[in-house]
Amino acid sequence: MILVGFSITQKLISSHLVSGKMVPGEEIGLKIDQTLTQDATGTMAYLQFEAMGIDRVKTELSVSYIDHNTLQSGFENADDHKFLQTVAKKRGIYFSRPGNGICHQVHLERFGKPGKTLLGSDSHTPTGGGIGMLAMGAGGLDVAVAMGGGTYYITMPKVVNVKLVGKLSPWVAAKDVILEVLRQLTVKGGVGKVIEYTGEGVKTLSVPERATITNMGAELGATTSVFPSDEITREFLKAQNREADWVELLPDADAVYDEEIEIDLSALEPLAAMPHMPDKVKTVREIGPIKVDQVCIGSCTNSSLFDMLKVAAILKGKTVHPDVSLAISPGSKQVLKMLSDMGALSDIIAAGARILESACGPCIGMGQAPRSGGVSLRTFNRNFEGRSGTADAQVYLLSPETAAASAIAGVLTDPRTLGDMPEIEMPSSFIIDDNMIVPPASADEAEKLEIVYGPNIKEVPKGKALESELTAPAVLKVGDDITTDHIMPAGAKILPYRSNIPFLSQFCFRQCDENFAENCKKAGSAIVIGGLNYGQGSSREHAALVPLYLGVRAVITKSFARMHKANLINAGILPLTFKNEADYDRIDKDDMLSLPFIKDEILGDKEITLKNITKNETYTLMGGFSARQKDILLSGGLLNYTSGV
Ligand code: MIC
Ligand code: SF4
Repeated sequence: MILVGFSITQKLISSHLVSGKMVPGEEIGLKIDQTLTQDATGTMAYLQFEAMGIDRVKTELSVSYIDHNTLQSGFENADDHKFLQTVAKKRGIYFSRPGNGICHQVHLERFGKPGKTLLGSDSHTPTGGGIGMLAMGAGGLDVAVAMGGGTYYITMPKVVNVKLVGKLSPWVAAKDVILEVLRQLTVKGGVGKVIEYTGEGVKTLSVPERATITNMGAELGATTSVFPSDEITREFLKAQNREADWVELLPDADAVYDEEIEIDLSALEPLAAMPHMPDKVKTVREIGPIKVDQVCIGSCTNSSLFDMLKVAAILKGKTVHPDVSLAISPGSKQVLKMLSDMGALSDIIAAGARILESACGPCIGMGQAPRSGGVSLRTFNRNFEGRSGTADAQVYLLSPETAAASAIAGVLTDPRTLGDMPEIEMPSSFIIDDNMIVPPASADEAEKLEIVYGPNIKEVPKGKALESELTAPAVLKVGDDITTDHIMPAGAKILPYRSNIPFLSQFCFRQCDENFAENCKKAGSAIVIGGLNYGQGSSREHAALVPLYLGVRAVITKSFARMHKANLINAGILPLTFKNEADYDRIDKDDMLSLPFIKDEILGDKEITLKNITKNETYTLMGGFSARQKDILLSGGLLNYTSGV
C-alpha cells in the first residue's frame, strides 16, 4: 500500500470517523463535536429532539440562535423564541438571544474551533470552514440526532483543491473570489465534494474573508468548504480572546486531491451574480451601469466588522443616491458595538443608510422587499426568484465595496472607479461581552424547569413505513435547479409558521403551481417529478416535512442536492433518480405512476421499476441507499427509526 499525505478535509474526517471507509462515494459516519440551530429550523429540530426523549445534549457544545424570525408582526415568532429559550436552558444548550447576531457570524466569533466538527440546521454552517472546522449544514432532525450524541452520516466527498495564487487587487474582495468559483463550477459543481483552499494566496486572506468564501460554498452544493488553520487563524482567535482554542491544521505537502483548480487572485475584478442564480456571474463592467432601487449590505456572508468598516469608509462624507434605499445589517452585536465605538456607525448613519438589527433580515425576506420589478444589489448569498419578497424583483449578489459604491452612484458601479481604496485598520482585539448568550442550567436545576409551548406549535408529521407497492399520480413536474425556496418558500409572511406544518402546507410549491397543495390532498398519495439538482439551497427540512404532510411519497428526479435528499429520506419520502435521464421527458403532469416492486427492489439493491400507467410505459430508476437509509425508509423516516417505532 502506498501511503500518501492527507488533505485538511481528510484529516478532519479521519479524526472524527465513526464508521465507513474514506473512499469517495461510500457512506461514512462522523462524530459531531458542536451543533448550532437557528430559530427558523430550530423549533422543529427541538420538537424532534423532545420526541426522542433525551434529557441533555451530549455534544461538546450546542448553541441555539435567534436570528431569522425576528420580525414580530404577530405572537408566533416571540412564542417560538420562548420555546427555544426554555428548551435550551433545560437541555444543556447555550442560547444566543435575539439581537446578538446571525448564527454563523456569532459562532465564528465566539465558539468555533479549528479541528472540530460542527453540524448546523442551516446550509451556511460551512462558514466555520473559514477557521478550519469541518462545518456542515443539515436538516433539523439530523442536528437533533447529533445533539443526542448520534452519528452524522454523509457520503464520503471528493476533495477539490482550489489553489489560490497572487493577491487581491485594491477594491476586489473575497466575495469576488467565491463568485469566480461559482462562475467556474456552477451551483451543481460542488455536489458530493468538499472545496479545500490552499496555496500561497490563502495567506493573504483574513478570517472574515475566508469565511465569506466558505459560507457561499453552500451555493456550489458542496458538502462544505475549508481553509487551513494557520497563523492568521491564530491572530483572529487571539483578537477574540480565544487563542487557547487554536490548533494548527494544514494539508500535508504530499496531500492528494480528486480535482484541482487554480485561481489567480490578482487577476480577479469585481463580479456580480445576476438574477436569479448565484452562478450567473459576470464582471460588474460587463453588466454596466444599470439603475438601482435598493442596496442591502449584511447577511451571514458579508456582515463582519471588516466588511462594515469598508462600507463606512466608502460612505463617509457622502449621501445615498436619492433613488436608492440602502439597508445595512451588521452581523453581530459585537460588530455593531465596535462600529459604534470606532465612530464608523456614525459615518454610515450620516450617509443615510437604514440600520437594521443584527439578524438575517432582508436576506430571507424579513422586510425590505424591493419595489415591483425593482433592482436590488445585495451582499448576500442567494438571489433565487421571489426570495426577496417581491416576485419580479431583480436581485444581484456582489461585494460590500461594489454595493456601497453603487448606493452612492445610484447605478451599478465598479468600485475601482472610486480612486484609491481607503486603508482599513482592523483592531488587534475585539470587544468581548457575551452578555447576550444565556448559558444552560445545571443538570439538577434543569429538572425543575418547564418548556413553554406556544399555541402556534403543532405536531411534527411522521412518515409511513415503506409499502411493497406504491401507486400515485405525478402531481407536479418541475425543471432543473429547483430550490428549497420553490418547494417551501420563506419570507416574513410564512416563516412564523415553521412550527405549524398544516398551516405552512398551503404555500408549498406555490411559485410553481398554486394548486399543488389542493391537488396533493385530492390525490391522497402523490409523486413529484424533478430535473437536475433538485432541492438545492437551504437545509430546511420543511421542504420535506410539508410534502410529507401533503401525501408526497416519492420524488423522482435527474439528480438531488445533498441536504434535501437526506431530508427526504429522514421524512420517509423516497428520493429516486432516472437511470436514463431522457425518461424525464416521457412523464407528464397527472400521469398515473406505479412502483410495483418498490420494497423488494430497494431492499435487494435492485434497479427500480417505474410504470407509467397512463402511457403504458415502463422506465428504470435508481435508489442507491445505504443499509442505514433502507432501515430509515422501512421505518417511515428517521424519527420513527430513532425512537424505534
Ligand atoms: C436560507 O438562507 O435559506 C436559510 C433561511 O437560512 C435556510 C434555513 C431555513 O430555511 O430556515 C438555510 O440556508 O438553510
Ligand atoms: Fe440568514 Fe441569509 Fe445567512 Fe440564511 S443566508 S442564515 S437567511 S443571513
